[in-house]
Amino acid sequence: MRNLSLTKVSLFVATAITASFIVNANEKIEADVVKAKQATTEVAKKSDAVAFSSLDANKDGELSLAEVKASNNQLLARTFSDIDRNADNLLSQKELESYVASAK
Ligand SMILES: [Ca+2]
Ligand SMILES: [Ca+2]
Repeated sequence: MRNLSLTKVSLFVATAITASFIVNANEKIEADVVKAKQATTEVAKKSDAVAFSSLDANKDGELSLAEVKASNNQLLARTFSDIDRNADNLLSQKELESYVASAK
């Protein structure tokens, strides 16, 4: 769970591949792709929550740069200031979610 975006991308790819098999089988293209996307979003949300709380060492609900660095998450450490929209040097789950959403 080191790289949130990569996790989402892999999940989406895996789900998209599954969806394309379903599509070939019954031709309900639109509906199945929508379903696959919804499923991916649900799983991604859950894995985000797990990843976030595992990084939040002091359990204050926000990630400090020290916590991010301690987690060895290079991507998060590099993009810390971009994600920290209100520049309080803490990443809230909301900031992280909106960053991941905008990075898609
Ligand atoms: Ca914290
Ligand atoms: Ca912040």
